[in-house]
Amino acid sequence: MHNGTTVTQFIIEEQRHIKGATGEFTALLNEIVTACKVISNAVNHGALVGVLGSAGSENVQGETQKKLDVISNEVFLKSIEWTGHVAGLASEEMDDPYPIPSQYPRGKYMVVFDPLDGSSNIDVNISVGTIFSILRAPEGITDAKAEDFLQPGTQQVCGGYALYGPSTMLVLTTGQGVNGFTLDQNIGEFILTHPNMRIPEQTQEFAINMSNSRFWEAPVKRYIDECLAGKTGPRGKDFNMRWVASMVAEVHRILTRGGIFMYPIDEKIRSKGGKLRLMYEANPMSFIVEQAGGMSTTGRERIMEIAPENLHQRVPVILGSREEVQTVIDYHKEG
Ligand code: AHM
Ligand code: MG
Repeated sequence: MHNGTTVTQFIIEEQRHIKGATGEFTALLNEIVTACKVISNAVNHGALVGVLGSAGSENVQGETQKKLDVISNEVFLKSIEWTGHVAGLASEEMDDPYPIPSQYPRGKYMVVFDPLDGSSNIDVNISVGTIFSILRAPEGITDAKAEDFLQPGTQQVCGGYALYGPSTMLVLTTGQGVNGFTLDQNIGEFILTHPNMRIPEQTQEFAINMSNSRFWEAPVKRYIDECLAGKTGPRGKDFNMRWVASMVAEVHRILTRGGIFMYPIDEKIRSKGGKLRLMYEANPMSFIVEQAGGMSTTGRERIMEIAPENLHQRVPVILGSREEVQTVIDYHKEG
């Protein structure tokens, strides 16, 4: 016996309030939850089961894949492909959408995901995570091509992440607030531990990779300089700083105690459009952050309103507590 609401119970009860819900979404989410448990298990066992280190291959972004990137991607695909609830699956680790084997029925959803985000942290035993976004397949589509995924973040049915940290957590939104669940390893269930997560509006903690500072644009440089100036500077308060280099851990910290996370455009990455990927990193995280009362922007536009041009598109990301994000937006307007 356990005391508490499992993620499955929570989703079923939430879907009961939605007119016309068929149970398909709940069933799909259940398989995503299973995939996250399997990945969590592999991450936890690490070197014991030989999953650390490089896979000796590169992904579509030209980044070296870690063994756990490849394993997590396989786990996600295999957990979902058979369900009959999807018409498309796409991932950071694959150039093109995954061809769902013909023997399986198709469904009305599409899932786009980063199976293991922050993978530079795997070998050094620091938190990593999985990020996913669920979209509706366009009418009549049974084998989604890249262009079928190109919907703005405002169309997402669900955004979520699993954080493989000191405890494994799953954080989800379906557009009715944000809820967090902790994996009880003894019974293998995610239990609701963080209902209705809200980001504090005012905070004093920023997260940015300071080693890129010489490449930043003026508005970002100004914002960070003012944070660093502390109590006697224009902001009139001291700021703290964190940089985990794991977006999932960073967003989770912000959901818990507030702050701002920035991976802005800079001169070094300008030709790529940014560092983080729109479809499977920025959009689901923006959905969660907005649903928790925060804001998410490129500095110039709301991330969730960007019309995507390709599956692996990158964007600048600035998200977190309302007041801080608004300050950065204002600085961009001022030039
Ligand atoms: P990945 O998808 O290749 O793991 O890269 C995304 C990660 C984010 O989690 C994190 O915010 C960022 O890359 C860290 O980048 P950097 O190493 O430049 O600080
Ligand atoms: Mg990633």
